[in-house]
Amino acid sequence: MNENKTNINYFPGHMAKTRREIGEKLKLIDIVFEVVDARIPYSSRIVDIDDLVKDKPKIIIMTKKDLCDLTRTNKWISFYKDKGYNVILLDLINDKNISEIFDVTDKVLCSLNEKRKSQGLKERSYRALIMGVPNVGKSTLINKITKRKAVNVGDKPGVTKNISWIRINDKLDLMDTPGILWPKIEDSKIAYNLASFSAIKEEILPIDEVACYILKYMFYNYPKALEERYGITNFDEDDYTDNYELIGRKRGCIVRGNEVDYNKVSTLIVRDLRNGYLGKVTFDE
Ligand SMILES: Nc1nc2c(ncn2[C@@H]2O[C@H](COP(=O)(O)OP(=O)(O)OP(=O)(O)O)[C@@H](O)[C@H]2O)c(=O)[nH]1
Ligand SMILES: [Mg+2]
Repeated sequence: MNENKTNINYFPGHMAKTRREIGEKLKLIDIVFEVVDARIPYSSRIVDIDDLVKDKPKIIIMTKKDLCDLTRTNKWISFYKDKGYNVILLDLINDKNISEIFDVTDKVLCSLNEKRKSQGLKERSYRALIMGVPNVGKSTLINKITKRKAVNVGDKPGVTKNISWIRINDKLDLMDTPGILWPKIEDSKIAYNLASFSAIKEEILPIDEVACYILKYMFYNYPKALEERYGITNFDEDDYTDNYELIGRKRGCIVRGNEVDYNKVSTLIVRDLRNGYLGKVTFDE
């Protein structure tokens, strides 16, 4: 694996289409909710989001708070806030109260209706565009806000296929969009981080490569978690065999003849990470 550069040209037609459509819808939009995975608060930002949404006000909504390493993620939040961004960190599965979204939106957009009133116009609802890379929780956020299953969600990338408007109440309209990436992901760390947390399909980055990346990252950043779950205490960067054997035997990834099934081990590592069985982690530091 080349450490720094990749040449992943993963840009299916539907992502190009979504980008085009977002550009066309922009004039209808008051604010952008940029959804980011709190475990990769840097890698899961759309690299050219500012070109895409121009000067529209923006709130960064970090999801999956329950699965992230809060110490690291909070540093990212401070970093973004220092740059002037509005940032909200949420656990969309367990948080009871997500009113912060409405409060911050109100704060950012209050002049909109004041201006309308001064022009003799009626107040109108705010229109928010939800965007982000695949699988970060855009549709889950919408369902949370609407308090019903307004749109489909799923633990794989590419669940949302089309742009759609969802009316929340007389204060807010939301537009759900399919996850997008950019034409060429050059930074290999970003690519592997996205793949590790399911924003890039397995067809694009092979699961065994992603699993080895995860093992290595975990060993140097969260070694205790690897020891607890798999009994790993040593690491050979040039040969993953020993660790695959160890994990396979410990977690029962065995095929006939008492051999370890390496494919199963890879799948297990990736699944364990995504489900939080390797602890609360943040892969951007
Ligand atoms: N633990 C946890 N899981 C979450 C959270 N938010 C979303 N998820 C899960 O993440 C997965 C992806 O959620 P979606 O809402 O479908 O993601 P999306 O961004 O709409 O994905 P695409 O439409 O594929 O781009 C689902 O399995 C959700 O249950 C969260 O805060 N915590
Ligand atoms: Mg979706």
